[in-house]
Amino acid sequence: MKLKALVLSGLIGLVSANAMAADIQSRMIRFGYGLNEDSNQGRAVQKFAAEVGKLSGDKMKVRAFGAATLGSDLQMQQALLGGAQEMMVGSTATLVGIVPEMAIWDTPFLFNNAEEADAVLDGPVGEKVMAKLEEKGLVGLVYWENGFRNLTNSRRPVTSLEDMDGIRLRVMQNNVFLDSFKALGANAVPMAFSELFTALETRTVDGQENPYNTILSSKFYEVQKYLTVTNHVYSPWIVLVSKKFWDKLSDDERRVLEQAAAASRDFERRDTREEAAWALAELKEKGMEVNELDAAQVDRMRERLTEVNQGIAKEVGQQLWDDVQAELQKIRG
Ligand code: TF8
Repeated sequence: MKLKALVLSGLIGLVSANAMAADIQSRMIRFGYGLNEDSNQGRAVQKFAAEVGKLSGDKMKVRAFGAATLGSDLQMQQALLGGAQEMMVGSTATLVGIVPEMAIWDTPFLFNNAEEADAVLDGPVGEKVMAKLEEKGLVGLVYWENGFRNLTNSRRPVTSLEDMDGIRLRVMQNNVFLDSFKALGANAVPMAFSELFTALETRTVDGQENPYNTILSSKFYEVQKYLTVTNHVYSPWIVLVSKKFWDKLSDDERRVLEQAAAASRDFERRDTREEAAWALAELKEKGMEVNELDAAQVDRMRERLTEVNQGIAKEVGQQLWDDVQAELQKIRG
């Protein structure tokens, strides 16, 4: 072989040598998610799919299904448990029926900023909670950022606790969210995300709460006039694999998924934060009226929401509650 050809084949070899030598078979992975393709969630699933292709020499293929075409979070979880679907990403909040400990992440005002969230979720406590999935038939790979949640509604500007009174508010299918918004005076209604746009449009519900990114990518600004900056809780997403599928994979194949998941996490958090930084201005541009809560109202809201903390500690176990608090103390110094 000529030198040039050698170098060339060497270069090509670099890309696929690992994948060729490794114990990797042809695999088809159906990956479902709830938001639109054109969303932070959709972009990160694309990134994950590309990484899996690259790391496996295109032997492992991810077929992405957005906009809940494979079902709501709860339906997809069941499909993963049964082995009818290989992967998904969704809210940790919708997983509490399977792993009650996930409710720890629903604690109002748990994290002050994204850095705290990253440190706790990627640290030992986050891993411990994630590891609980395995005995239930799911494998958690990484946490992505859904983000800090904010309130929207079609009835009136919400600038005080009293303004929440009687607003029919869609919440996730999760008791902490249900109890939190009841404590704030809203008429909270649990509902799958996949039904939310229509429910807002037909005024079956008056409002909802989600990060700016989602309010934008799901076009909620078309059916919601008022947005209140509450940042009442940080929501993680979690990337899940069916354990039935996972158990069939070789170590090399698992490593492909783990490495691709780590790369997708870093990509997703960067992308989500960039988008969140301009999304609010865009929502105003689209015609939403944005209200900030003054410090006194935030304090009242925080105080009211501490009512749910005891219930969370009971649900997840006092030990886990204490572990998270200790971890936060450490980070905050
Ligand atoms: C919600 C969540 C959603 C997620 C998504 C469909 O309000 O914030 O973003 O469940 O994966 O339901």
